[in-house]
Amino acid sequence: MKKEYKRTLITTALPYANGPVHIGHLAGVYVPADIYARFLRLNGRDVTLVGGSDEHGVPITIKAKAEGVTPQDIVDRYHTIIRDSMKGLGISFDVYSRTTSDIHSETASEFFRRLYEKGEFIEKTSMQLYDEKANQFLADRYVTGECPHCHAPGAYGDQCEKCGTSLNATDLINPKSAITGNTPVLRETHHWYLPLDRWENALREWILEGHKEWKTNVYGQCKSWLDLGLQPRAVSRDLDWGVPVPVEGAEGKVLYVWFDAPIGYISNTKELYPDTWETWWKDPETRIINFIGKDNIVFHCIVFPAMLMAYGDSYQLPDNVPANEFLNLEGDKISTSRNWAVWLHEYLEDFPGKQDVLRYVLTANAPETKDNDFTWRDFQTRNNSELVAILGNFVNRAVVLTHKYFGGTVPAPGQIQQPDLDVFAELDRLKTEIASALETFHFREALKLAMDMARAGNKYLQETEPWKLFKTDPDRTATVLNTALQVCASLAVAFEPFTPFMSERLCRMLGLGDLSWDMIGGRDLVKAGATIAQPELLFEKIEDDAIKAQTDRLERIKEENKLKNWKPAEQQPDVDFDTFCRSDLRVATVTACIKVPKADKLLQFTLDDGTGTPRTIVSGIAAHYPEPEKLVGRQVVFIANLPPRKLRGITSQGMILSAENADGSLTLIAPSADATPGAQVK
Ligand code: B3M
Ligand code: ZN
Repeated sequence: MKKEYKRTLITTALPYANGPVHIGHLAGVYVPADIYARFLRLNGRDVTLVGGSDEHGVPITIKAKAEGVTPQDIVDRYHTIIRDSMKGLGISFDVYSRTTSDIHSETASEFFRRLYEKGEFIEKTSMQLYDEKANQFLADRYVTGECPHCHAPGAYGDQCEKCGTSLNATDLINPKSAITGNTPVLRETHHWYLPLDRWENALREWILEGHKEWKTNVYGQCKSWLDLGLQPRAVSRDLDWGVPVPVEGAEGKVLYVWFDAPIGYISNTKELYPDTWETWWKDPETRIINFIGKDNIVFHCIVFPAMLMAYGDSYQLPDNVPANEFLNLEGDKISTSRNWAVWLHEYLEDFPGKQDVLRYVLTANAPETKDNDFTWRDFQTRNNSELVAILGNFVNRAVVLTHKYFGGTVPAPGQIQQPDLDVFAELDRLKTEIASALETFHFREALKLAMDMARAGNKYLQETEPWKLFKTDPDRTATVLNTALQVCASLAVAFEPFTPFMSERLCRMLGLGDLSWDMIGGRDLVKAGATIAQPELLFEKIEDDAIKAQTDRLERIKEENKLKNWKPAEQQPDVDFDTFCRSDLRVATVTACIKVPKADKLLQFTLDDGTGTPRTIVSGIAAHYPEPEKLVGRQVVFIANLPPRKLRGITSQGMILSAENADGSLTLIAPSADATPGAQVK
């Protein structure tokens, strides 16, 4: 940290209250923010961790419509789930509020009004698509149609997913409302815009000159936005859900969700500290850090700072915005709408008492510099071979041996020897390294180093072998176990930011009071003569069946999605009739069918095609027919006049036709009643 600030305000992106929180949110935002907050608190810093639900925006209104409930019902439901599950995971928010609170609409309105009165907005009239059936203007995302560039159907009003071009909804060919399916019409509307171009120089100076230390992904994104040149951005919408635009002539208009949401950080601080909130926002001695995901960078580094500069009144800009990349799940992008996620509230039910395991795995595998993948196998391995085998095992040995040889009383150390000095020196070294990793937002690295402390502890026990010593040298045993218990205490501190539940249990076991970062490496943290509690396992092995239940669930979801999203393949380009007629399709009866040895995918069919000479066809459909002999006697349709092909040394004379179903299974094409073998299909 460049200078010693008096206090740190840590904000976390406000999750949309249109679904629960999943591991992607956690790994990207909430776990790192919580680690950081806990670390600063251990260092005695004045810290506030702010969170809350983002309860406005079009998707919430659409979801409400689809379910036939009000938007308020939707946000009430998800706000509760999100708030409770974050608490369950130990995210130590000082405040977790919501953008439908009164204090928020007052704060956001006042913010808008001041900018309006200062002349910081421009007003513009434009033509926008309007759904006459739903009686509303359509957000770009809620219009689909043909892409004007690549002519793919189903492009969204803001972007064509086929060719990647970003679009305006009004450019779409044959646009349709995603809400009603109606063809929207153009209607005139007017909105307020924040002219970001006015702030371009100030932003350049502040970020590109002043914050070269930001993560390269964040700095790079800001630079490319700034290099493209900034444009005015609309800050209002035609919608009936949100904070009403607080000026005359704005009936039916609300603040754009991305205008009011970041102000939520301010309202939530106000709610927490009605009297002193201003020092957390306006005092240059406050350091503000925004934890967000990479898709929110522009709003936090460009738009919100421009809003704050426009407002003036000494609002402070963030000192850092350590945005993360994305976490994928088992190789696929996490998606709320496709239910492709591990939901926090479900995890907490499925793995009670294992909050730390998730926190640990998400940190060890955090998408800090690139997108990363969460897999249940990796989750199991990290639990079993790191948390259980390294950390849990070390603590358990130290505590069990203390009970075995000293009846649970912490033995007084005798003469200190080199291995004892070495292990303490290692703790001191790691303590500094972990701290500097955490201060620079390198959480994965910090966690790895913390685990190195436990590794050092195991190595120490391996070298000193207290279990062999006791008979011959009880004094030395006392020193070793005293040292090992001090290492345990250091672990309780070093791991508190990462795995606070474990740390709390360990503190109880060792009888430790309040923790502080300074304690790490201390030689007298656990007092000689004190009694320690009975050993309890800090982590337990996760068995295969628990993992299988999770991967099975994901498999089921994949199947469901396949069916839901299945569409007939796009039609092939025309072939002329004569060309088509040259394909010689015939019926045959299967007389034998076997797996081709050493070729997983291939079946060898022998067919009666009416010629009297058996015909051989090799087909790559073995996966669909685990018992190929059952196909004997069935009739199939095949193409007779394909040039023969050699597959695994077998000459294949044609191709058997099947239909590929939505779930990927195959149905063999056969005549609906017995046909003469060799009959031509016409
Ligand atoms: N709700 C977007 C998101 O969840 C938005 C963040 C607001 S932070 C002020 O990705
Ligand atoms: Zn396109």
